[in-house]
Amino acid sequence: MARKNFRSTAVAAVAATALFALGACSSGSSANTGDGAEGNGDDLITIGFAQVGAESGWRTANTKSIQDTLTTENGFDLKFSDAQQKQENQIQAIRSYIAQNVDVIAFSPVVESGWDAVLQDAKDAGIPVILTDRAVDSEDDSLYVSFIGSDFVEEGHRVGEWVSENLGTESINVVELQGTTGSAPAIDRKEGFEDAIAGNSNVTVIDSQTGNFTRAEGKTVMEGFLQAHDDIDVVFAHNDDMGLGAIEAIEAAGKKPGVDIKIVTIDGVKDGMTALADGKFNYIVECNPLLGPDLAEIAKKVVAGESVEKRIVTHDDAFDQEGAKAALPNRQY
Ligand code: GYE
Repeated sequence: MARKNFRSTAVAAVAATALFALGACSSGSSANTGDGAEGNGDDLITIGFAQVGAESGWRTANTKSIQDTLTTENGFDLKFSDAQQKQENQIQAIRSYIAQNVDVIAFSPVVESGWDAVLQDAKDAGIPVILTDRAVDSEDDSLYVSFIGSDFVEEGHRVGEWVSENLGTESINVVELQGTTGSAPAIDRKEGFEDAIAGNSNVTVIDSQTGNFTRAEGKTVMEGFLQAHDDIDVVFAHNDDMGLGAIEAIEAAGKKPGVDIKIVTIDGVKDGMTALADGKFNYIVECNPLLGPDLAEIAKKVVAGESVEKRIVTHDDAFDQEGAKAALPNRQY
């Protein structure tokens, strides 16, 4: 698959194409009018950002980072839209940014497939596209100039390794709360986790369903798991919010989260780190949502016609219960 090959090339510096540079300069709100008038709006880079939604604490922190960074003081005129986790809404938002002839389009694709047509339209209009957070599975990687975000396979792998080494010393049953079906983080975190536990026959995934990255759906799916299985040892939730929903379901069933049923998750948002410090979660692999500064830098370079890195992988930490207690006071999100 193109995306996987592309990913294995890690950080490759490539030049932004002349086409994109040209498109940026000829667009409606030109980045540099040369009239020397600072701060009158003409100098601003107009950027359309099509966000996934507001499904999780991670997303809230990500949106805040983008809105706090792409400000007029920092040289941007940000047009922001929330797709409520629907691909058709995101496509509509991107089409409207193309019609407005913005300088740059950025978005976090809710699912991996189905973007080629709208990305081709943006390319034909000479508007560069920057992917943030999630990948697309397009074969043609000239449809976007850069992709900024975490390595989700690696995140799932790190969780699986921790489970295998710390809990898989005896026979354990795992249930999995998957993220949004068809999204890059759900596909990749599942793959990484499965790969990491593959060599340990003590670890068995007995059930796996989507909770769509939300607390409410995580809770509902966990209630179903608890009704269907009386031998669950570990919950692997693809994000903190679904893990937090699982806590509610486990407590309602009269069991102790973190003790009777262990919970491992990905994200590391404040509520997740608090649950970890309180002993209700057992391990979190962080996923850094603060993508605003990298996005601002790449957007400025692209508009200036400079070369940009095709793939920027953000750094993620990992925390056990003691680590969470130490890190919590200084957490930014
Ligand atoms: O882990 C989850 C959010 O795409 C990395 O989306 C993001 C994921 C994040 O809903 O909480």
